[in-house]
Amino acid sequence: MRLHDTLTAALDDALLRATAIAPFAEQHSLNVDDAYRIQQAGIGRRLQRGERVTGLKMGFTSVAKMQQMGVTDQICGTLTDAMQIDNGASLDLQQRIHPRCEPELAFLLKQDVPPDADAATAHAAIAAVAPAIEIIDSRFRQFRFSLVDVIADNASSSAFVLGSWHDCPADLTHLPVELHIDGRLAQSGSSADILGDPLRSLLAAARLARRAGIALTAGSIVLAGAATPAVALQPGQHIEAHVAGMGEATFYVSTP
Ligand code: OOG
Ligand code: MG
Repeated sequence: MRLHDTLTAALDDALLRATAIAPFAEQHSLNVDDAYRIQQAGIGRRLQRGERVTGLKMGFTSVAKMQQMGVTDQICGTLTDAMQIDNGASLDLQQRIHPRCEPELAFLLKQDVPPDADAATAHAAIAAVAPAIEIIDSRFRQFRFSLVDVIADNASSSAFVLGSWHDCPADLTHLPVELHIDGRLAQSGSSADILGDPLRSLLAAARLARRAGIALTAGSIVLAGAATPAVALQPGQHIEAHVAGMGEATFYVSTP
């Protein structure tokens, strides 16, 4: 228990000071359940600082991300209200270590999604879907970590931006997704790159949520995972993620 507290504190410190630390899972032979306990203890600290849980994010739901980071299992992290940036607003670089952005799809739930939900139940629970950008910022040096490290680090969560909400189409599988940086195409993919169908990511989220000790309740936001590799942010950039038929999520990166 002591060890979990020490590691939770080290990660929280790295977050607050925007200073990277060395990965620790291997030295301490931690397993996935230990990692989710550390993640939730870190979230507990954020709640004590006045933040509120607003949803969940999925990680490694695309081959592009698995290859980029060398991790092949899906993971989840917890979203809080403090992580959300208004669409079109600016991201403060001072509070980050080495942030990257990635284009995603977000779900808003109108019903709880139980861990054993089938596709029809999960689809019926979706109130709306939106284009999204996730800003990830590993607390580990050089963005290098094992599966267990990244779970403990709340799946590298740092911030996210949502575009406008749309009714969920019956079929979510073939929506082109693009990331534009300063008006130029930087990455392109498809909603099908997210586990073949982003709805599968929601089903996986429901299962993982139980393991993580989070409930996927009505009102929650779920980030389905990146459709493309993540791209490192530079001061002053203007970032846009387009999802066909749904418009875009955008933000500016602050200048020092
Ligand atoms: C972990 C987070 C992965 C995604 O969308 O696949 C993720 C990382 O890449 O550092 O958010
Ligand atoms: Mg992501």
